[in-house]
Amino acid sequence: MIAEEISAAAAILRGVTRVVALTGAGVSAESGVPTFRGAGGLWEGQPVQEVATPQAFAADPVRVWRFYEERRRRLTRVAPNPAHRVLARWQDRFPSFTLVTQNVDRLHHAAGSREVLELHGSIWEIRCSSCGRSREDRTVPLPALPPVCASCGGTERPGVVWFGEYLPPGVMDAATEATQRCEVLVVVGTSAVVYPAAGLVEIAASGGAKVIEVNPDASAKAHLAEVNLRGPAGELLPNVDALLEGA
Ligand code: BJW
Ligand code: ZN
Repeated sequence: MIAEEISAAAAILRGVTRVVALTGAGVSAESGVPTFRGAGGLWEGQPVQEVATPQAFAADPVRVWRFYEERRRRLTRVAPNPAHRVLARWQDRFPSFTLVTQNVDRLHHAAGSREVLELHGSIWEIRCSSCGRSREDRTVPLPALPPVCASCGGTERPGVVWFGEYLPPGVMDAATEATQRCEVLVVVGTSAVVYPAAGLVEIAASGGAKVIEVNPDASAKAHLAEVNLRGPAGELLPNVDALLEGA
């Protein structure tokens, strides 16, 4: 019975001091952003694993840029949903609250989250693959593909993390540290198959933190959760928040 799970989640969160939330593509699904591994997780018939790689970019930067250009275009038309908004409110509800996201869409920022640990970078950052210069650019469409670095003439790339690449320096360290110290980890809308992000769930559980999962389907780490809230985050997180509010 979902009402019991919602109460159980609220009971775990009530009165705790250190909370971490780990989010994935599912938190943005109700905003209309497609997830990676669900229906619509293919692009021109290709799994994302074949487009989101340095090898794919080296082979055909324009093709990979078209994939990101299309996603940037769609993102100009979407807005944060109630799940993003609850997580933004939680930064002021708990004495220590760390928001860790695998998403590159910046919808958490749009909802008012002030500090977001972006494990996989941002689709709104553009980085030179030669000199490393990075800039925020929300122009859609970009005037030319691929964009070219104004400093060195190198080919620019989306400021995201592809398979086989290291996460932005310091970001994973900060996420790991917060997760080691937290009392509760709330895992929202991720299949939890991509590392090192998925490893945060193991770190939390092995450190004695309670894990709450919010996902219509079981993730690869659902067995580590004390409470599994099976349903859409945009409906269930506001329900949990309402119980905390009434506490
Ligand atoms: C809802 C919902 C609703 C729907 N409400 N929920 C073993 C250990 C460690 C590493 C590895 C390992 N084996 C392999 C690796 C390497 C690799 C990896 O993990 N591969 C796995 C596939 C096995 N990892 C890496 O390469 C990482 N780097 C790294 O490890 O560096 C060290 C290294 C360096 C050099 C050599 C080797 C290692 C980098 C990973 C980068 C991932 N990049 C992407 C693309 C980002 C850019 C872009 O956006 O284009 O990140 S891939 C893609 O997957 C994206 C996502 O952030 C990431 C995770 O996906 P997510 O968010 O979980 O989405 P989905 O679609 O999978 O799931 C959505 C969920 O939502 C589902 O569960 C739905 O049910 C749910 N849902 N509606 C709530 N309304
Ligand atoms: Zn450059």
